[in-house]
Amino acid sequence: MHAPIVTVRQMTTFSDRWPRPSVLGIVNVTPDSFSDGGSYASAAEAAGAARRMLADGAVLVDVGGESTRPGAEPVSADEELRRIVPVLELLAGSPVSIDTSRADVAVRALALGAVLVNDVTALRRDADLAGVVADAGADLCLMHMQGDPRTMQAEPRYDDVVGEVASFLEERLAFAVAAGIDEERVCLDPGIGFGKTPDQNLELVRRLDRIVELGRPVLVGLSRKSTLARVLGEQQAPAGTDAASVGAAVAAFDRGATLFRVHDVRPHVEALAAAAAVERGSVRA
Ligand code: HH2
Repeated sequence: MHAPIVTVRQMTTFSDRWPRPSVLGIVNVTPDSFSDGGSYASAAEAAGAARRMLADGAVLVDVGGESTRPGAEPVSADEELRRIVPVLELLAGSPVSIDTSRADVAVRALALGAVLVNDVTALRRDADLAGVVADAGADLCLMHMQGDPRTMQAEPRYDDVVGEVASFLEERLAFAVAAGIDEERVCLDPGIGFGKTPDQNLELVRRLDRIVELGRPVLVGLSRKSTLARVLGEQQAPAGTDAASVGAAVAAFDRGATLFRVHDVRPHVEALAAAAAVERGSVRA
């Protein structure tokens, strides 16, 4: 009998693959994303930006072809594929995560080398996605969202935002595991800005320990979110600044976050390296 062939990647743990802190660079190939929509005129430009993010210290680039900004309308799977496939082809061999909630899109992205599926619907939109992730042995991010992008900011309501988000993520983690996904491959995300008021977003970061307690690495997406503009007294601005994003990321790190989904990679990498060194009390990891 032959010993099973186990790749090095399969043998490592989530924290070996993505140690705390790890930065994911955002590559939105969408005309309508809230802060960088329409940034890239071509797939080559998007892939070039992704490569610069990796050179700047990102461990992954998160490629997405459907905006989830408040008010965004869904696009068809064909359109999502048309946007992301040329970029993934150009990024072959680079560490990529795919920001999708569709099984067909994930199948194609995984075949093109993506290693993590980032599903903002936490496996609720497409009944086939859990099986795709399980069969591929891919890493998975499960994110909390109240409502859907079209309506989520209309009137977010919670009795206890932190408790409800934690219970939701616990339930979705159990669902993923029951569907055959290795728990060791999953990270959890409170979903900053997805059906939450600015104060609810800040409370979720303040009490991130409640999500960390669930026992899986926590990803946060605070970068340029409008809550950061509100903090600076900007009532109408759709996006926060990069400096405010870095400050919020460090605050989330201090409360136990592992992964940081960001637009401006280098300042986050440097600030989080400093925060981690302070936490250790030592220059070397
Ligand atoms: N935020 C956005 C999109 N995907 N995924 C995770 N896991 N966490 C997040 O907070 C998150 C996410 C929204 O930001 P962005 O991609 O910049 O904009 P858009 O959805 O408009 O493309």
